Amino acid sequence: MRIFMRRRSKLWTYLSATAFFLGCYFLYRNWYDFTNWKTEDDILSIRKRRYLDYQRGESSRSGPGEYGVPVILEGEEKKRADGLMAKEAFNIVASDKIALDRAVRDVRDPKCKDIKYPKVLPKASVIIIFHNEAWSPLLRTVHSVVNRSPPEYLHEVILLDDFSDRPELGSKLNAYVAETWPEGIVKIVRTDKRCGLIRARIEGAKPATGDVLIFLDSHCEAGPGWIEPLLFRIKQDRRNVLCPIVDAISDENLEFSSNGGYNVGGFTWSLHFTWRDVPEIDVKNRQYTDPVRSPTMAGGLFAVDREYFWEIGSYDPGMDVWGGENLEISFRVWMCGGRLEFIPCSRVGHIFRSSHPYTFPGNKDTHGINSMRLAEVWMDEYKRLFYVHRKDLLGKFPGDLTERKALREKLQCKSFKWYLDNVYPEKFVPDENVHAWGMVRNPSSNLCLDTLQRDEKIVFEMGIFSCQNGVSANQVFSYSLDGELRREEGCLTTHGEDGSVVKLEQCRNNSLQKWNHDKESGTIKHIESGKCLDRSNIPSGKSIIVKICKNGEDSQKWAFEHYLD
Ligand code: LR7
Ligand code: MN
Repeated sequence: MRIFMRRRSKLWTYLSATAFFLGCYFLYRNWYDFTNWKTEDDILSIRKRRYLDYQRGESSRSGPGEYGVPVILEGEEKKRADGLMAKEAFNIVASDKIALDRAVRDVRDPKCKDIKYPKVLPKASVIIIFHNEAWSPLLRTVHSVVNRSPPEYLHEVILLDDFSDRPELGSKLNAYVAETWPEGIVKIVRTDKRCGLIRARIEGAKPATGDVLIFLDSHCEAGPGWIEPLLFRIKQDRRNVLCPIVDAISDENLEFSSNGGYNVGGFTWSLHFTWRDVPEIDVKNRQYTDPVRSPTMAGGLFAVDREYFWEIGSYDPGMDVWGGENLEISFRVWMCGGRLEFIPCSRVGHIFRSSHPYTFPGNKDTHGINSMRLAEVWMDEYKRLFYVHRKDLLGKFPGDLTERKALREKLQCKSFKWYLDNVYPEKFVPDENVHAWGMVRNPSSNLCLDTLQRDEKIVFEMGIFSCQNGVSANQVFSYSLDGELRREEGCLTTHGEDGSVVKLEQCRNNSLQKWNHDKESGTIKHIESGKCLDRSNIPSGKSIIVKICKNGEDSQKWAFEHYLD
């Protein structure tokens, strides 16, 4: 018995010693490999081994948040997370619990996995810009890029620090990067003053030497196989500018969801980016895996040929901090001979945050001024529609635009009308090809149809308010050739019960949204129900209704500000 015990403990000693030496060996191997390389090829083969090691281990991981599952906090931890939400604008406690190199689910369509790409593809410089990003999402972005990009296609990762002052982003970050990627594939570049994200991207692109630039926000996770389809599409034509499908990473629990819908980008006349359905015409005759053209990009995640990026004017360096550059580069790419596409087989997650976890120096409305710059340079006479929303900016000085205008001249770019007609023909232009537009006034009360600033993305009741004589964008409506009473995307909708309120719903070209306005009598009649838009005795600030039509009743008379026919 004793002998047996002794044998067993001996065996244990042997086993643990072996495990210890093996552990030391693997740690040493990584360090040794990278500090004793000889040639580029050696480095590449070592990087390949590391890449394969990660792939092999990817299916047998465990820990919070692995494979993109949500991290649900309770008790003290939840309290701490809630407390930090205002500052960080996402759940930093949950994020910190998740491995920096967690695996995510492969959310691509199965057909994507069958595509074979050529062995030789252009190489990418991935540029991740950040200002005071939290540690774990920043490094998770870098790990995801290195671990999910075949080494032969990843030329470098440039971490561009836009003058952060979080202490851990200084020497601690330097040390982490040097230790984790000793071969130097990840490089840190720092600005010496706060540049804002637009100039930061330019600064990040300057030192890059890969064939292709891929920009990412600093809170992303690249999905399996994300890089090949982007590079392949640029290899096919260097004028293709490409966006991955963006999967949402929850700001509440860091779940990597697969709801990166099959959408493309649009814009509002107030110059905000919007998601929209892929238009019918582009859905027909196509495979799921085909690239889909898009009028605009969201801004943060895209791939572009490096030389082409500089050729078409990189970014407008006169733009500050945040906003506008995404539509500017979108319009510019299309108008100056390029093409913008979403690539369904390339998926990248992004933490969508409801506020900005950083300051806007000088409290400036940078989105407004940046958008004004883009409207003045790229939108020709259509800039008027931006100013409908931004009357406050009329006459303001957007900074010097000479160089950007010269760029447009030099590149011989097409007009904004060409862009609307050819790239985004579905875009509703509120004052063109309509019967009438502007304020819709009830003369006897001097009240006007008004959105009352309610959120137009959700169905809401349409209101009335005292007429603002053309200064309020909330009172701009169009009477379309299809008989809709509409805003940019929303149409006045009713089932037509007597006395029921009228709602603003997404335009769907259906009969509940068709109206007939008679300029002479002033009535606006709901065609399906035969009821008339009626202000009755409804006070300013309340919702408008439809009622049985009474010929000549003052409360049913309406006049548009402008008639085109
Ligand atoms: O002064 C700054 N300096 C920076 O380096 C301010 C920000 N930044 C960094 C920041 O750390 C981050 O990595 O710039 C990046 C983008 O800033 P976010 O994440 O606050 O922007 P966002 O995701 O809210 O906004 C979207 O629109 C912006 C308009 O200017 C940019 O184009 C963002 O890149 C863009 N993000 C995306 O497109 C992600 C995809 C989802 C969508 C929609
Ligand atoms: Mn972002």
